[in-house]
Amino acid sequence: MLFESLLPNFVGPLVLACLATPTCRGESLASVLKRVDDEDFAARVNGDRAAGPGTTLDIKEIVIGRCWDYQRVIGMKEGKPLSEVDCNGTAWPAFVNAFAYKSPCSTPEDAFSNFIKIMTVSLPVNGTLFWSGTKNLALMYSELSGGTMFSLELTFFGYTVNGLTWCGKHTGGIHGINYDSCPSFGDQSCQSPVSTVFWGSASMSFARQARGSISVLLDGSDPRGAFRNNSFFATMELPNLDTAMVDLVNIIVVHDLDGHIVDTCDNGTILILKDRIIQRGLQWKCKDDPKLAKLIQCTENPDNEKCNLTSGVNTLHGRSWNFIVLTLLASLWMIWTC
Ligand code: N1C
Repeated sequence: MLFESLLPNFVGPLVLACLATPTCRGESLASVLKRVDDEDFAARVNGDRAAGPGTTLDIKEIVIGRCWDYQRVIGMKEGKPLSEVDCNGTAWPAFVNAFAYKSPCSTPEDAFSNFIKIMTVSLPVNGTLFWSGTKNLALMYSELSGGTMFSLELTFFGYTVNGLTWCGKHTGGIHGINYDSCPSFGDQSCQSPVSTVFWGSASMSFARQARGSISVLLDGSDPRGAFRNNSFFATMELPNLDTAMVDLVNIIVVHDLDGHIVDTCDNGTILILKDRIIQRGLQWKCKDDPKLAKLIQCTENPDNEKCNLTSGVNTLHGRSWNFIVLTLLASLWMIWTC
């Protein structure tokens, strides 16, 4: 499972290319996915990835500060910790002991389980928001949803370490932490990178807590496919939903403003996702480009022509039909009264 999540993201296009070939359409879905995983692995072994940046400077202060911030200011009304967590004496040691003085590439699968357990909060029923390839959009989506949708980054452990980089060093480093370089995501020379282990465990724990209806925000313009077989969503979240507690998966497919369409609710890898959801005994709904997503995209790209506030209104030489009809009516009235 973890191994699968380390594979690079070539699976989407392979699945799409395969779905377009008649010979491949005869294959069962399971064997297609197995085959693309093998091809994916071969591609990965031949790949070459550089190490990424080192641990975020002042990480201790950031983690402890965010931990208090969550408990005192930011935390969701429903997401309060079951009991107060001592950020300095309990949370930070649980986090740093998972990786300090250790190799960043052979992280045990349960390295962060203590930290995640300490930081677990009770979450509201309905509204868990998963995402894949749409992190920034998903974060704004949950912030703008007025507390009705929340992503992992709004939970206690997600909020505390979101956006940070960290890894350890056997010898040297400062207090066993490597501030020079950490394995990049999908580093082929790294068996189980520390950040992958963390986000894998965090995603699994988050998914297990979901109740009622859940949503997933996917990138329908991603050339790798919106639903990738090797993503955290596919490997850690979907399989770990408690089907006795979750009933519906709302799929939200968003396309970029330039109109690149790879997958929609009715085609491509979304069909694979629907099939997986049904196999799990759950129901699905799917929507392409809901208004809230477009609004968020437009706040980031206000000059895009799709964000022209009058673009939704029929126009003639730049004038709205309302204006033209009113002018015509006024002229007719004047002719009639003269
Ligand atoms: O592999 P992904 O997407 O499907 O992972 C996203 C999925 C979300 O639903 C989250 O709940 O998994 C969870 N998650 C995070 O919250 C998260 N924050 C930061 C998974 N990965 C996360 N990251 C980093 O994003 C992670 O270290 C890796 O680099 C990416 C994976 O994102 P993706 O491929 O877009």
